[in-house]
Amino acid sequence: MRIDAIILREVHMPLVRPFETSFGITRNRRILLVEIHSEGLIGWGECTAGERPFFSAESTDTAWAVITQELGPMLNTEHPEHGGQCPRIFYQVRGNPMARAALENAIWDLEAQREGISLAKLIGGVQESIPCGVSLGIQPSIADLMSNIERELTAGYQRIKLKVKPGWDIDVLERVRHRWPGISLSVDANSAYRLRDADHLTQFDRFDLLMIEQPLWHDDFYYHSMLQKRLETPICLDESIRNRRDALAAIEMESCRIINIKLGRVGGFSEAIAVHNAAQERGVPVWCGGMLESGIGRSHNIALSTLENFTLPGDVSASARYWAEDIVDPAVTVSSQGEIAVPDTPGRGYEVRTDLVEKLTVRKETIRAMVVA
Ligand code: OSB
Ligand code: MG
Repeated sequence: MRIDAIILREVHMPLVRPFETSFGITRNRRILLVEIHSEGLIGWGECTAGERPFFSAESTDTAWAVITQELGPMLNTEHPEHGGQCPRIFYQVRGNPMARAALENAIWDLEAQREGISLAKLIGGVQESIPCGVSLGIQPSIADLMSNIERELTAGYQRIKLKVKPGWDIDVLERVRHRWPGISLSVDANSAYRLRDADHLTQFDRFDLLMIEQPLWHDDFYYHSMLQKRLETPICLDESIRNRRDALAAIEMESCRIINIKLGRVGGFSEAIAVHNAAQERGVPVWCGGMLESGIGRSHNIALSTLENFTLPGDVSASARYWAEDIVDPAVTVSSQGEIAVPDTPGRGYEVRTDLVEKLTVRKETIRAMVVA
């Protein structure tokens, strides 16, 4: 496909409520959006890097630099036919998976539109609706947490995930399990513990958790494998899994029994599908993680979640939980059964509200195709 223009923007979107993890609080998102124009069609991608390099090494600003200086110009000279060709086009750039994913995912969106099929169908998705859970940040008080859980269960969400850290864990779980003994419950530590906390972490076993996500170092497999031997609760890896080889190593070492797949963290659809397939072949279930995305990133997550081995509820939830006004139409909604119906219209299936995007844009740069002599 001929690439006519790549437009990179930064949009500012305030969250409806702050989101706190063990590594910090987010109140306002600074989101990079890429818009790729090709032969009359427009593909959209979202960069899931955080405002600061606390989840991973990338941030909104590092991604801006890498896309404008390296990845954008590379894509402009190549004209890929398929999203799957992007890893080869970008191969000289080390790391920076969230920057790469923003562009690659936009190419997949374009390809689906050109084929006249949904993005879910293009990637080989088989599920017509996807099961949804929610991720609840660390709260100012247990009372706040309890009312948040109440609200999400009433809305129909199938699984509650609580962010934990030392000082916000056992007591909280005690209270939540006492009030809701039967709900599907998991926790995410975002690397807040160390192996010396292993005895403390074994206490999590009595709460019948679906999983404990990334308890130890963000880049570790070995110590997680040592910890998993001591825990009944399955470990799920998020931060540590950067690609298919990492998934294979983690499964082989028994560092985890479940994998969270995030499009940005692994560099886009090609690698996400490869991680999914590697896990499926080895009987390891996966689910789709979230990064406080706007409706654009959310629509990519919905498509990814339709692959066969996404058997556990993901962190993909309704637009209204994050945004007063989302930048897609329709906004993403979740049924009272806790499911999102997967659109079957060409591409991502959620129109971009371009007027609103324009209004929220604080910087914009067009990376034009080089003129070939
Ligand atoms: O670890 O899954 C995580 C948000 C930001 C950074 C990391 C994580 C999260 C979430 C929120 O848990 C998921 C969401 O609702 O988008
Ligand atoms: Mg996580």
